[in-house]
Amino acid sequence: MSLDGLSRRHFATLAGGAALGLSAAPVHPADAGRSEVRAAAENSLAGFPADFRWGTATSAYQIEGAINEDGRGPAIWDRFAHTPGTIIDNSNADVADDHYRLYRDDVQLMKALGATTYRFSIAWPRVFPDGSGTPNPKGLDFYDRLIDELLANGIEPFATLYHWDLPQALQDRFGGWMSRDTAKAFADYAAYVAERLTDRVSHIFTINECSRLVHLGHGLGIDAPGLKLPQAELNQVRHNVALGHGLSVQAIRARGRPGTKVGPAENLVVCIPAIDTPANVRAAEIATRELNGGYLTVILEGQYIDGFLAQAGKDAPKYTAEDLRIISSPIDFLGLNIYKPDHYVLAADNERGFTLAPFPASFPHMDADWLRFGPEAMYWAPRHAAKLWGVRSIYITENGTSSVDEPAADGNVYDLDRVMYLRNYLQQLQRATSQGVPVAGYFLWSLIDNFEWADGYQKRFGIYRVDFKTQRRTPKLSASFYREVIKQNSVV
Ligand code: BGP
Repeated sequence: MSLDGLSRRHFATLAGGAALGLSAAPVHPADAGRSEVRAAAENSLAGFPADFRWGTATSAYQIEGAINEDGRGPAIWDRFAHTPGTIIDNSNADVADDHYRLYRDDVQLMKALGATTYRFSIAWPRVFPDGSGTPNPKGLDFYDRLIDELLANGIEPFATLYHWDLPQALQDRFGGWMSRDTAKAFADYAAYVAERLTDRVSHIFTINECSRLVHLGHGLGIDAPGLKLPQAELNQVRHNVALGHGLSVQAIRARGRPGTKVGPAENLVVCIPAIDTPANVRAAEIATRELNGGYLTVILEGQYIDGFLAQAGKDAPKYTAEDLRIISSPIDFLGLNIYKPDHYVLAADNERGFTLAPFPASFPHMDADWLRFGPEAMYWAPRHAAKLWGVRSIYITENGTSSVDEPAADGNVYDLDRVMYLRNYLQQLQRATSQGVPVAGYFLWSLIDNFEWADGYQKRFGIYRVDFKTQRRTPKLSASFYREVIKQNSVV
């Protein structure tokens, strides 16, 4: 199938692929003939669309604590974090940010930023302590309170159903995502949440970062449940997770209020033209489609493309045509977590049509080796999604960086590197929206420092610093920066 000819039927709200304002060359028509510098300056002045949504993001396990409160069952991350040798600083998230008790204060932090939305996740083991069966009567009470508090403060709640805290019971019963039964249990949980919360929550994300939960959790053993499966089993896990996404989309449609909007939040493999020529742009599009073959491409196209199947070979997953129909159930928006560039791409006269340039050792990165500094990722990722798959509504569901964040002598945290990172990434986002790429909102990761998975509390991603001994929250310089961006609806 040709790239341009890709079906757009996978978007529920799609109006026949109307003009996206995108052309093969990444230039706004109004900019034609002007210098790059001048065009960039004018785009900056244009700011973001008037109805652009600004928010922050968090996840349940990373901030809530209260793991034994109100009937919550154990999650795979509880078991994993309590296994010696898994978390770099031997910490766990038993208390984390104590957000379960301090959520009102945290809503005030959002309000102080002027944020209009908030992306949080719901802990499945609070709702179904045993993974499935009878829901815990108190399971959603906390989220009811949180949602009411957000709405009372003029902040729109966007909920994620799964941010990796699988009920341990499902892992014990049938190997968690190794079984299709987990995908079915996920749909039941999604249906229950949709029934209870969509009177006040109109946007739901299904699964956060399918690819990381599969590869770090089941391939590399770095995340819970800490498995190192062989390739064929890993591919089956991947397929089951994608199936869980599709089944939950259907469940939300069936049981949520009409008009509830639903989509995934995926950390796609970001492919950037190494040098911005039409041929390299095309090559980066081809690479995007192929290298996301196991996740976004199958969700948006309903097929495992040849490049993906060829690479999987004898380890390809087992699936039916019906599975593919479910996985590609129409979605209303695409959530993209964007932190870094994954590949710089050059056009090539080979079978794939592209080559991936190797990263030089000197390529700049933030306070983690994996966190490469490549702001243009924020431009190309949504642009490719809009161009390749006709996506009409995109949310940047996460973007941010860790920083060393030591308080200065005056007690303030001058996180200049985070401000620099955010400014540059947001400028690229503004470049995208100025050209008509349909990005509807941005969620900064993260509101507060939190439990950064296997990095424990060693990596701080918050724009508010948290003293984990006292639970005191202090705004960093980046909080002031973000407040200003929201106020101006622009970044210069
Ligand atoms: C989020 C996690 C964050 C952070 C981020 C990193 O979903 O909850 O804590 O780890 O992902 O992105 P990536 O998974 O692409 O490395």
